[in-house]
Amino acid sequence: MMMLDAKVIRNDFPILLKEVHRDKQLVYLDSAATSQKPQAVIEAMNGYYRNYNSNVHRGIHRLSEEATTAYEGARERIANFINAPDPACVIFVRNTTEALNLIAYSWGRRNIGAGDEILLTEMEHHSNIVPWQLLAEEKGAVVRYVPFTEAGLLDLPKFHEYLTERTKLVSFASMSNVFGTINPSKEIVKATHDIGALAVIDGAQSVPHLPVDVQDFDCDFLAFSGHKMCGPTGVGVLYGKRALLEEMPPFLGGGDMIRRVQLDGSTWNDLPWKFEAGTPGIAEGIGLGAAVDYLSNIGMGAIHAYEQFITGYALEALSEVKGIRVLGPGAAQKGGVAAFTIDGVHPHDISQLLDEDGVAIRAGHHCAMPLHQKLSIPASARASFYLYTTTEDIDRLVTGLNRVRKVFRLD
Ligand code: C6P
Repeated sequence: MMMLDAKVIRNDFPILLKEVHRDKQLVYLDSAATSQKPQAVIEAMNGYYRNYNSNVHRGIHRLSEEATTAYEGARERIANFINAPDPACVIFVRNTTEALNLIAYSWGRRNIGAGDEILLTEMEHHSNIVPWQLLAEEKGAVVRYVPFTEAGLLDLPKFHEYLTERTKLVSFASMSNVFGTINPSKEIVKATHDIGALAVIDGAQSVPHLPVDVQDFDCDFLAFSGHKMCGPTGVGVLYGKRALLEEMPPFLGGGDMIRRVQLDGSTWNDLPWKFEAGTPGIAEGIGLGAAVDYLSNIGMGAIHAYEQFITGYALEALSEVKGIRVLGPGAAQKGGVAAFTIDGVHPHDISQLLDEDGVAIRAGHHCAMPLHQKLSIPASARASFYLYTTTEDIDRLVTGLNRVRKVFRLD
């Protein structure tokens, strides 16, 4: 496979040509927070507003038909992208957070009871912790956490040990947003099914970066966000197995999710619309369809291979910075994320000084406080990469970090 050329890809992203702080060429290393958007996505959304802006599923007029066709067409292409057996299993939501909350409310409130166990991991993002804590509190259930090892890998022997006949649901990120660890999704799902529990995958970081096939993983649910995969904010996806979705009660009530409403009760629309109350993000759904086309044309295999290269390059380059500690495993087990600390400098100061050089990274707990607590650090700095990240971007990061050391008189 020919390696993709990030320098050519960059031309598809207008914002990457931008200068910040007057004359500093932007180096965007915060794609795990949100990715940049290619021209094709911006145009697809503009095209909707300029040419056929209209509500979906409602009007019997030309524009509404065009909008409905584009919106439902996007759903079909997103279903293909994750190899869902049926577009009806692809539910548009706002983001990963909403998808996980939907499962906790709709499936969880019907199926979780006192003493049941929900198994998560210590490397989860808050949006894959808090909805389950709320559910457990309400139902008297117990949330347990699989620990991670010193290398930032999931402790798999412990995972198998924690699976018991009380476990009803396992929910885990297939890629960590801090360590970058790529977890063995297939093995986790299989072990979960072997004890009769359901498996939920938080794909917020994996779907944008790796080939994800829900039928191969055999997961019961998969949640992901459009904005981290070249698509717009405000749209994400919940994939679920059809039989489960059919059984689940609606999450939100309102227009579009009903078949018939009477004053003494209502009945529900078919999937996927049963879970899509109210006017959806139409431009956003169409934009996500364009993002999926864009990524598919390049190929998720090629994107993953390139990110392994650039992550390897980054880890090597960062190791030259004195006093740095990169969190998580080595490049072979990692997606395009390098979270780190530098002895004697707060991550916020690192981020601020890098920003003066035009280099955008994220600093803080990255919505993964338990992970940082376990490492006994309040925060970390994080550079994250995507298909448009070049070796020059990494070199600018390293130059910036060496300047940080000088400013703090660490040398
Ligand atoms: N992580 C980051 O900078 P939303 O905000 O709903 O689109 O995605 C939530 C989410 C869930 N799981 C994982 C593994 C994630 O990384 C995220 C989002 C961003 O790391 C923003 S906090």
